[in-house]
Amino acid sequence: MTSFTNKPGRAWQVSTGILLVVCIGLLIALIVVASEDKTTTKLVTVTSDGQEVAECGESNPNGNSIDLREPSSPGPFHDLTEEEMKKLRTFLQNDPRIRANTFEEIATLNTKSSYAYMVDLWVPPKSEVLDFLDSGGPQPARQARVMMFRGDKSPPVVEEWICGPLPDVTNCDLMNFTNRRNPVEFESRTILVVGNYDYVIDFIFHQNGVIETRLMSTGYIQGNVFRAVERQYGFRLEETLTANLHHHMFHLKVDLDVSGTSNRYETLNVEPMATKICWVR
Ligand SMILES: [Cu+2]
Repeated sequence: MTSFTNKPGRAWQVSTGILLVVCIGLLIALIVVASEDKTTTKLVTVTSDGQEVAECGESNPNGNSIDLREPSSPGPFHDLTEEEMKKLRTFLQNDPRIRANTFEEIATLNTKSSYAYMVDLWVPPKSEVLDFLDSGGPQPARQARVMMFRGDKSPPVVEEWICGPLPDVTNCDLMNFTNRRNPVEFESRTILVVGNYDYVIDFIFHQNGVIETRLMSTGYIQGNVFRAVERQYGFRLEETLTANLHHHMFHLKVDLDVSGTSNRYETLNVEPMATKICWVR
């Protein structure tokens, strides 16, 4: 009776022992694989002061790696390098015509700041690139386009500059466009999504002091399923689609304090008016 009850107990002990050995083996294998990955795929950049900095994306579970190191002499189409961006930023900060905010000032920026909104590569003329790539000509100078939000100017404007040569920038010029002015008025845009419409609202600050409000309704027309009775209330667009008549009315409140804070207001009442529209038959 005693030996009968002991047999299953021994079987469990043997099974547990085997499983334990397998688990330890898997753990050792995992440690070996993980340590091998780190040693074979690590990418490191040595900075100018001799420090080793690990590259972003230095390794992944496949053992592959993405080399994010930048060339010392980038080609005509290579994005701005870190060195180019840093030197350009220093130039923009020190140029008395631009006075861009410093990196340390970012936390305290406001609408009166000279803010570097965008910096990007300015691609050289195609003829110069072809001469360089196909005919052994000189490499075109690398230049950057800089868009500045000049809240420090009165009135505020947006300027576009072209700066070069990279990386050791010596000059920035206001870009010269044939089809529009530069600089242009500072414009503030917001987009409201209501139902199936996207309402684009622009507040444009003209250089003569005028504040213009512009509102555009974009997106898809508000439609519904066509039935004969809908003819009274809209227009049939497709076999099963009708667009019903409706209005888009916008109300903007401006509270300007000119010579004091007292207010006055005017109301407009909207009423329906019957009229004949020539293009409706
Ligand atoms: Cu509508």
